[in-house]
Amino acid sequence: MQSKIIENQTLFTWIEEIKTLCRPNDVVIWTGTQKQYDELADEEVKTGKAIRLNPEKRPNSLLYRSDPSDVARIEKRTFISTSKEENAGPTNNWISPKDLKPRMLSLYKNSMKGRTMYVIPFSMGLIGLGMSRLGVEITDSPYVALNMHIMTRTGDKVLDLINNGQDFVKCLHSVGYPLEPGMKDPVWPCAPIEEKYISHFPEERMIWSYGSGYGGNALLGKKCLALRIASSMAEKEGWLAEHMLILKLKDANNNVKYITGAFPSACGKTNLAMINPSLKGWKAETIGDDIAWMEIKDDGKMYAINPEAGFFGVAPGTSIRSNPNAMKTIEKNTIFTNVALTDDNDVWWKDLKDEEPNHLIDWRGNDWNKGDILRPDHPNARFTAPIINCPTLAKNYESPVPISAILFGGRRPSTIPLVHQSFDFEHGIFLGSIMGSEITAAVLDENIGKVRRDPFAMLPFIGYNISNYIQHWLDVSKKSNDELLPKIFYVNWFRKDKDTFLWPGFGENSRVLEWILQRTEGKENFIETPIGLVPDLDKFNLEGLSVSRTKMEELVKVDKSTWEIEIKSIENYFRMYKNNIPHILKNQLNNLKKRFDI
Ligand code: OXD
Ligand code: MN
Repeated sequence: MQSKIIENQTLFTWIEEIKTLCRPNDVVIWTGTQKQYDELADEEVKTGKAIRLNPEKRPNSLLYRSDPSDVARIEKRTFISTSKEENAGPTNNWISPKDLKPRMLSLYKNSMKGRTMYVIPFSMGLIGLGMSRLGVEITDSPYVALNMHIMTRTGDKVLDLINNGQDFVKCLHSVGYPLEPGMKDPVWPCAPIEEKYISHFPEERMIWSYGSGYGGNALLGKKCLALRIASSMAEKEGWLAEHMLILKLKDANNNVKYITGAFPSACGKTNLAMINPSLKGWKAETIGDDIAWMEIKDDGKMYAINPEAGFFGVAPGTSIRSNPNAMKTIEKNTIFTNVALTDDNDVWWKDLKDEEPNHLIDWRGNDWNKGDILRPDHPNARFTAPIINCPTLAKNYESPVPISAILFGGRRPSTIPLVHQSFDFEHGIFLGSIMGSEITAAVLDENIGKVRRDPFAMLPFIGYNISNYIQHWLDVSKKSNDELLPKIFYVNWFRKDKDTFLWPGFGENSRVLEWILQRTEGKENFIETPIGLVPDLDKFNLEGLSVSRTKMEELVKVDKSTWEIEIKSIENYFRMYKNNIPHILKNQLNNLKKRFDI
């Protein structure tokens, strides 16, 4: 299991420093081999940390149960630590590195006692690709090591690049539960909430995470590196790091186009990324479901890559009906967290199948019987699965692809039509900036269900000042022109009439995608409204659709009285920029009011 010698002085010195600080029992360098993964998985099962699922039903798959206090990203404990507060901006929790570092160093001191320290070199994006970036995560969590193995490209080839002098982001993680001799290790060790820190130091390109073992708090390649640190790197280097899926679409004439889509957490990104189009002759292929890194290349087009190598998807709600391709993706080699366990050692969650089993072991490890009030799975239960398991994976999923359309969206029961197109790219930036959605269980928050603004679906992920982020989108767009740039759309699958959704969603969303692709080719299939271009229903593919014309009219309606309320709410939201509101947003808001005659 011996890895390559670490020849890189920076890496070597850093590992030694962390060893001295955290005092682990031993150190393992992650080589990225299947053998190393399998051996660690076996050990986790042997020590009772993980449960091996039924190999006949779910080969090579594990179930973990987290501590009930450690079940989601914790935005209140997530920090952007820059020397000046204004560099973190109004949307981030800021602490000066001068205050934060000593506080965290005292927590890290001896924090890995009694544990193994894993050193995981990883690449976000194909190893060696120009758009990829490297990181090294040091962690005392075997769960993190196994998950990072799936979610990133790890191992010796990455070490080769680091040894050759390529930069890497230092990512330090500890569960914050040192083991003194004789102490029993809990199944899911973690620190109390007030000791949890998910800290980012963009000026040093460094991440320090302490006290949580769950998802984005601990798998540092994902939200911490690929969004927060990457967005700040991208600002300096002239590219974009975005919370977006990437989808390849082939229409009935075999024309291929690529789109990206930004949706807040748990709003159906994974479902859209694996869509089975209902339109005859159409084919969709998956490139990514959560993160897109994008840059304008010499031809003036915007290209995207998915920096991840796996899916960390929300399990509840995933079913043969909602996402058959995800169901195939998680048939094997998958880690499940906080789902329920069936009597035959397989997994269960809400809405998996119509018929509930009579008995389960719930996500806390207790018996659950049909009819019990408490649900057996956690609403933010997850699966971690290799991207190569995905039956709709595009062959070229590792290469940069040219983007024709960018979608923004969220859960909005009213006001926002099924789809509208921005008048131009700048107006599209405004649409991104006013995105809103009902809060979901992906984050610990008491306001689940209320609408919160989530600009570009990046509210918890912009690693610097949001005013500069908006300006950066504008600056990037100036490298090309509206002809070549992707067209921008705002979609809303979640519009309701009282309590029922007006739009069937899932495969039928391909009708909206068809309209969008037609728009990228300049087809006159729209009606102009004050908020943008909506479908002309006479030119929208309604054939075989089980939605009445009246409902369709409701779905694309732009109603002045609801928009008056929306505009007030946007104005209110924009107050958070104080004196630093980007000009483009002020101008766009004024133009919107003028178009409505407000
Ligand atoms: C995620 C999230 O896990 O956005 O992807 O919370
Ligand atoms: Mn996400």
